[in-house]
Amino acid sequence: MRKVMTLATIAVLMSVAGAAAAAEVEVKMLNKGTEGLMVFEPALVKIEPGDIVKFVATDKGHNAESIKGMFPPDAAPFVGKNGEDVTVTFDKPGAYGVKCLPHYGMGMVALIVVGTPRNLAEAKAVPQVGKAKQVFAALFEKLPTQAAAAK
Ligand SMILES: [Cu+2]
Repeated sequence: MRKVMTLATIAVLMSVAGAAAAAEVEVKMLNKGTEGLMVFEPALVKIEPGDIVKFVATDKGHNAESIKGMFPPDAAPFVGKNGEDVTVTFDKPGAYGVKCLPHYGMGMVALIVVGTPRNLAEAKAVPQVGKAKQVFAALFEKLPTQAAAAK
């Protein structure tokens, strides 16, 4: 009996620890970063479902918002206010495209990959504006292919 109680207690403790382990990643919105002008840094974030990304308005004049068609169908879009931090919890696995509205055409975009992305093909197929096209191509290039990930 005592042993059963102990195991139950351990199970409870482990589930509490699991809930507290959600990671928070900071992505800075910058006028100038290591990758050039008007960037999210880092522009590629890999997290697990339930993790949080805080888009930080390090420099003003930027925002972070989801790109139409570049998030899984069961996830809600989000729009951050210009010049303000925005914190987003990513509950659903998938690939999420994020843009800064004023600098979208200058390639100020980010890719958030949550768990195993189911909507990668759909996200890649979304037409991009200006320099965002090559920035997203480079970001998708950095991901392992679905086939490799499944093995
Ligand atoms: Cu911007």
